[in-house]
Amino acid sequence: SVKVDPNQTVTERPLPPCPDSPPGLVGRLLIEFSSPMSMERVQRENPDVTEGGRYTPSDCQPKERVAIIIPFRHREHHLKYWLHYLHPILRRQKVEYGIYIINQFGEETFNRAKLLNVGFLEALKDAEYDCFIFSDVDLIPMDDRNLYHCYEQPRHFAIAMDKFGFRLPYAGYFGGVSGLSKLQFLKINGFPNEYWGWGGEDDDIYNRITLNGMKVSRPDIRIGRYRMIKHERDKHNEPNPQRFTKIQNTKVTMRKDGINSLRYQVVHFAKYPMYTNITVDIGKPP
Ligand code: BGN
Repeated sequence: SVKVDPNQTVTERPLPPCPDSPPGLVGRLLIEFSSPMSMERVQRENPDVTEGGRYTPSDCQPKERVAIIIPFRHREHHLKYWLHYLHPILRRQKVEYGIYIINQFGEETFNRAKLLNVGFLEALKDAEYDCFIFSDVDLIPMDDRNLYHCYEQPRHFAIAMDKFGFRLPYAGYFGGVSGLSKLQFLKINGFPNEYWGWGGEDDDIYNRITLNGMKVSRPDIRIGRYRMIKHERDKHNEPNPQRFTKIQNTKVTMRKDGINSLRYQVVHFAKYPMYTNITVDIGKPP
């Protein structure tokens, strides 16, 4: 904030730290996907979001900078709803953030966890992030008290999804939306690059966390509620038959498979008004 002194010199007054419980939160939200959504509307309703989908609160100093990483392919329709709901929520939460869509190039088998690793590195090239929130594009929080920042322990946000009857499907579930600080992420060597197709990669990440002496933290079950946008099963993302054996071997594989072994090529990098879009060639299963 800028203050003009009586003697006409301009001094910068430091902003107060952002509060732990932001006063503008509203709690439970009505989330629906029936009315059509357009990117023009999202832009119009979020004028204070800057190029690349960046936002900084104007009235307080956030403790951390949060990169939100979304693995993506052919889900433009979902992305509009995600941006429509999330930008206002994150603003009320007084988060300093940037939105990174990591779009898998080509039509080879989808690899969610590898895209998330790419997102971690690419976001860090863009700005000095301390915290990384990894979110599927079809998951919308139903309560803005589910705060999108990092915690003492790796965080699992999407604990009560509508498709699982608003319950955690199993104790070690870590799918949907999760968050790790830069240090927590590096401690587990990032995420596995070798899970091609649907399933198991989130369980491998959970194993990495516990094998490295950390413990998953979660919000209250009444607050960690999510709506999933209904969709048909994606093409080129069939259930991975190797997932059952792979998750038995995390202890051995995590040292050599992760952020230290990540190889990819950026095909296209673009900053749009509401998000940063990075198309990457991550190769194909062996
Ligand atoms: C689990 C999947 C997760 C998925 C959840 C919820 C596996 C590994 C072999 C048991 N794990 O069963 O990846 O997020 O279901 O759908 O398939």
